[in-house]
Amino acid sequence: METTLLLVKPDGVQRGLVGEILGRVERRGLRLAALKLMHVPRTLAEQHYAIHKGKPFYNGLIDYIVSAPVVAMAWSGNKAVEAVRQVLGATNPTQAAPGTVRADFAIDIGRNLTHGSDSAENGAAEVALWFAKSELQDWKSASAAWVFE
Ligand code: IDP
Ligand code: MG
Repeated sequence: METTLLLVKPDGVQRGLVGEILGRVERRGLRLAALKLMHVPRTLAEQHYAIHKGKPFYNGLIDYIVSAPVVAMAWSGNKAVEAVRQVLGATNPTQAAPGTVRADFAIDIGRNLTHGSDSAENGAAEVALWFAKSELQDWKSASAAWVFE
């Protein structure tokens, strides 16, 4: 069982794509464990993207993430990390597979609408960074047995 962090970035919220993106993951069968709309403090953005510090796009990336509210979600289930990243598509929208969120709704890499954790280890760490324990709901989905074998 994995938990992964999914962010609808400021462009996704501004463009009214929260329901579209959330719905695609929800319909896949993963379990929603936490959800909030928030303005990202710069310190959190810097912690979240620490691995990219020093890269040419880093400052622009931080400015983008803190520029307007984001929707942060935690999703749980078998292969949650892989399943969410598959729904989102490749980082660069024009290289993402058709039918993915980034291919269907985005063009520029710096406005690619979403974030999804890239490993089970990072999923756990990012969910712990973005959510307090009290914000995570441990509930059993009635449909789980019809999604997971
Ligand atoms: P990911 O979001 O698919 O995991 P990463 O390589 O971890 O992709 O990059 C984090 C985020 O940084 C991307 O989602 C994108 O918003 C931004 N980013 C990555 N590379 C570039 C770039 O070359 N120009 C502008 N923004 C970039
Ligand atoms: Mg990444």
